[in-house]
Amino acid sequence: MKSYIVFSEEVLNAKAAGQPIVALESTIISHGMPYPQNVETARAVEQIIRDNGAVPATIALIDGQIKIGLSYDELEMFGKSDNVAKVSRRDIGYLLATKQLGATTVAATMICADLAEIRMFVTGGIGGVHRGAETTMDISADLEELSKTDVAVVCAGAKSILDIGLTMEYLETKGVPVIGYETDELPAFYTRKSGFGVNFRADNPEVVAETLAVKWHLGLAGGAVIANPIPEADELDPEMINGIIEQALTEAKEKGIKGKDVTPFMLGKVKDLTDGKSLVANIALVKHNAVVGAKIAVALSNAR
Ligand code: PSU
Ligand code: MN
Repeated sequence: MKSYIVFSEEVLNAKAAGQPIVALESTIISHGMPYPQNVETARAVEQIIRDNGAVPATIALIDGQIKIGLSYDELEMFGKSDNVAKVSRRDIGYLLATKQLGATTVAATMICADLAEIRMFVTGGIGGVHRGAETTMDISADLEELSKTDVAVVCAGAKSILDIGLTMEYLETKGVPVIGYETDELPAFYTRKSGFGVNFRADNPEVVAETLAVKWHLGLAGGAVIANPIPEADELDPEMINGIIEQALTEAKEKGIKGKDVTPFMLGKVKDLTDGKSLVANIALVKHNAVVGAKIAVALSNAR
């Protein structure tokens, strides 16, 4: 198994020194943002993690290997490439066997982080139960992964392209704790509020770290969602963004967009319809998540 996994020098050194490490996904790079903002953001996020005392490990599938940490050139090549497959749990075997470029979603990044024994992961937003899932059955594999793989995910909540209420119900059924970071309410990605409460509130990294440490010491398998609201200054107007999401959803339906293409289609549409404002917000919230994620990773390495 080890031969499938390749660590960057930086991550390898961090492992040897027992430093805290934070995993980063690559679907946000290939399918979530356009070039060159995707690569610029990925590099900035990595640096924020270093500045806050942890070591970043961006994860992607390249040439039949799971890369844990990308080099400068690998990240550039990856961000520029237009033939990167979106990889969730089901896709990992095929993409490695055929040596194609693969961008890991939240689910796949959790799997790879777990194989690399990395417990903290920072991203923008997780997948969830889509609106209309009662007939389409479109429920992201991210949720199932959160129920069984021991990696905690810092995100800015769930977008209202999803059914946030059903997403919370699903996570409850699967026993996944949703922890609000300095908030009682689940954030909705572009906005600080969703109308849904979180399960627990944490006001410092230590509480989150202790919660995770206890959960895993007891053998309670699965991850956790750490929901960190977008900074106030970067928040989008809720009415504006929700109107645009409705418009994008209608278009997705008319065009018959299905399966794994739904989320990238919605992200692209929302970006166009907001004149790029959603991209600016997306970049700001990921950077903010990196600060919080690095601090929790540091606290986790000191937890009991
Ligand atoms: N939500 C975002 N940005 C993203 C994604 C979701 O705001 O980039 C990506 C993540 O990689 C997530 C995936 O794991 O989309 C979920 O896709 P699906 O709904 O097909 O499971
Ligand atoms: Mn889906």
